[in-house]
Amino acid sequence: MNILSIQSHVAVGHAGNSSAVFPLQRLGFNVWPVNTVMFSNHTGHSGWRGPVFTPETIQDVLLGMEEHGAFAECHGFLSGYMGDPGMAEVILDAVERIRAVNPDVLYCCDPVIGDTDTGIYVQKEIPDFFRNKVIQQANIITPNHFELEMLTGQKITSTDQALKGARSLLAEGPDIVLVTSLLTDDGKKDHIAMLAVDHSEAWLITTPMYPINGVVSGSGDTTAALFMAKLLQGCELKQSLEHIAGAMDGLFKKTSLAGSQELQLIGAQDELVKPSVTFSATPL
Ligand code: PXL
Repeated sequence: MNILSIQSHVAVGHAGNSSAVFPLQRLGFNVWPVNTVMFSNHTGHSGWRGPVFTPETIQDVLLGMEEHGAFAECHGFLSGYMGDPGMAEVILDAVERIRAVNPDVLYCCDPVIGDTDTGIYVQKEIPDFFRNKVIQQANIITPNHFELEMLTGQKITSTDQALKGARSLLAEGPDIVLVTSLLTDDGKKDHIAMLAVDHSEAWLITTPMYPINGVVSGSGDTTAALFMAKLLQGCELKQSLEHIAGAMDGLFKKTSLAGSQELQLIGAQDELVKPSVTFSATPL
């Protein structure tokens, strides 16, 4: 199966496509990466350099793919960190054109806006694009806790509020909402949760938190990629959630042990495919 993944690229370390492509390949997918930026390293470090590609550049690459018949063979479409706000229009246009030749394509939108510890790390127009235009077109959206608050305009401090928030986004059009990095007042101490909701089910899963040295970026990008991959492989919602909980637990454990600000994707690659710890989701 082929997945078109439009996200940032970093040369050193992991974020965006540099967090998503290898896990998807390791799970057996052909990946077509289109990079929205080319930075030296992720923005959780004290500095970075490199270009943000213009929407026209990305549009041109996509046109070339379309002209070569790739869109008809695109089974999954994953979008993440956009860089330029005009990228949202290009992505929506691509979704429409892929759907025209392949109505079954699964569009997973990771609405990358920011995180609780860093605040917003994209340009200020981007949250409104996601809220008003993009999530309505997606089959799956994968906000983290902070992004769920930004998209719903609500502060979220309990599991019940997170569930209500996720359901309000479902009502906008997606089939599935995955909330990552959820920290609530009623949550288990020293644990972090994920919530997966579709139109008939809701599942919660918690995993331990590990000490991390500074800001590690890109874990949401890996999570979204793996979640989409499991769904494309035909796994149920619960099974897909349990897989990513185990995989990310293995990845965080290695990253914590390494004392690194970079996800240890290569060192933990077997965990991405066959997690060594199994976590069970509970129904809500
Ligand atoms: O994980 C989101 C992300 C994506 N791409 C780049 C980033 C970040 C977060 O810091 O810096 C380049």
